[in-house]
Amino acid sequence: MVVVLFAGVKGSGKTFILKRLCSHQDQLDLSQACIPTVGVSHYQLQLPVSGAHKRSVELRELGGALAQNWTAYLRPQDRLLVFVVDPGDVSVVPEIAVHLLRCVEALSSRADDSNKASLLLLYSKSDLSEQEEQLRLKDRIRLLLRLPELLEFYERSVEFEELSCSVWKDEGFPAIKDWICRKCCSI
Ligand SMILES: Nc1nc2c(ncn2[C@@H]2O[C@H](COP(=O)(O)OP(=O)(O)O)[C@@H](O)[C@H]2O)c(=O)[nH]1
Ligand SMILES: [Mg+2]
Repeated sequence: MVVVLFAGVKGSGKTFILKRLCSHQDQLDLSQACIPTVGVSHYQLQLPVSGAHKRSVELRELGGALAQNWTAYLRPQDRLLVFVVDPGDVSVVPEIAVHLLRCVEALSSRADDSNKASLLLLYSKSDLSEQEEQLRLKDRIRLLLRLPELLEFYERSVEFEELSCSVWKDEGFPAIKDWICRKCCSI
């Protein structure tokens, strides 16, 4: 079974994103506070393949408390990772930088000449600021994480994309599903 791993520091929004991806918006209780994920949580996403056929993909949340050991949860065959970042929370940038680098290095080591690994940097909580401010926050994160240099270093083994979403406003989810679909169907 194809597994897509979701990592990101505690409070970045992983659990809400996964619940939204795997259920309908009207089934989500947004008033319910999320208990911080302990360990690893498993979700199933049904992807349309052709006609009425569906393909099941497992989405696996790596809890923020496990951050020191996230890479130990990547199996040798895992090449798909979504790294969730709340762009408004600059206080955790040093933490993100360390863990992102570890994750990219682990992904890269699983790639080979014919199979690159894929990283989706997913900016959460886009409802918290206006569009212009969102762009500024993302630019700040890219700069603080030295993202261009990091990506250039790993460009031969890791394909990189960025997306934004808001569970509150129900925005960005078709594009995330499309990324998962494209990546899983090419495996
Ligand atoms: N404004 C806003 N807040 C969100 C959104 N998604 C999650 N949150 C908040 O972020 C907190 C942490 O979310 P959670 O999914 O538990 O983060 P995790 O620790 O990465 O799994 C939640 O308690 C929510 O209050 C969103 O789309 N918009
Ligand atoms: Mg969680």
